[in-house]
Amino acid sequence: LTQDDLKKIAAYKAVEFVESGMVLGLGTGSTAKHAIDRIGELLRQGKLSNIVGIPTSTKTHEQALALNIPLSDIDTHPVLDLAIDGADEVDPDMNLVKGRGGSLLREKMIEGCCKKFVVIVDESKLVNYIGGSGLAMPVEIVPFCWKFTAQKLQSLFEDSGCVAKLRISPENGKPYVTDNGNFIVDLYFKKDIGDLRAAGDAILRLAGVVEHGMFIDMATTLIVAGELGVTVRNK
Ligand code: DER
Repeated sequence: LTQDDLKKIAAYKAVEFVESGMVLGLGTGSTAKHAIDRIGELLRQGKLSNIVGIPTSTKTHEQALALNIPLSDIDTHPVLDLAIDGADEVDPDMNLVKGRGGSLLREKMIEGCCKKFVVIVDESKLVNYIGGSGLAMPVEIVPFCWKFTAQKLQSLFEDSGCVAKLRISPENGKPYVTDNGNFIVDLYFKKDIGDLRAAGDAILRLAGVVEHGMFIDMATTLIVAGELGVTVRNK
């Protein structure tokens, strides 16, 4: 089984939680893409009806449009029944790192107002502690004086050997710009940052910060697809 096979297995499992009439948060990334494709297929087959999708990125908005999934937003639906999304890291307490696809702000806004937030991952995303993959923990910041904010972020986590890097768009070598017109600073940790809430609060106290990619105590259900099969775990 390839990693993408595992992502698809986890995604299809999550769509089993979708019922007709639901207002759904539609995630962003290669795993969530499979779930959205599946929802579109079930709508086309008439096995699902009266679904309203709330996309977490312009990319997901376009995918859902192409699948004729009726779309809305959280101005219209401030409470959602269910959100399905991927993650970059999942720790043993089901805390997440998200945002390597750049959509963390809208994901956090939308997934923060769902009755149920189902996270779908292949087993490679499981870590012992947040930051443990050695990959980025993204922070969305305003473009104004981004160097100042990046430096402040880096010094917040000096004792965790943190390095802050401005995310550059591979297409044009310029700073990556989010759907909201902001920049992203990726934080790389060499050690466990310990208390996630304290770390998240410290990050949000910096005036130039918009939001960070730690989704603490937000997931209600975790679906992991691995070589040995797929598991479903509730918080
Ligand atoms: O950017 C995001 O938050 C994505 O959901 C990411 O966390 C998961 O993307 P993937 O399913 O492509 O690994």
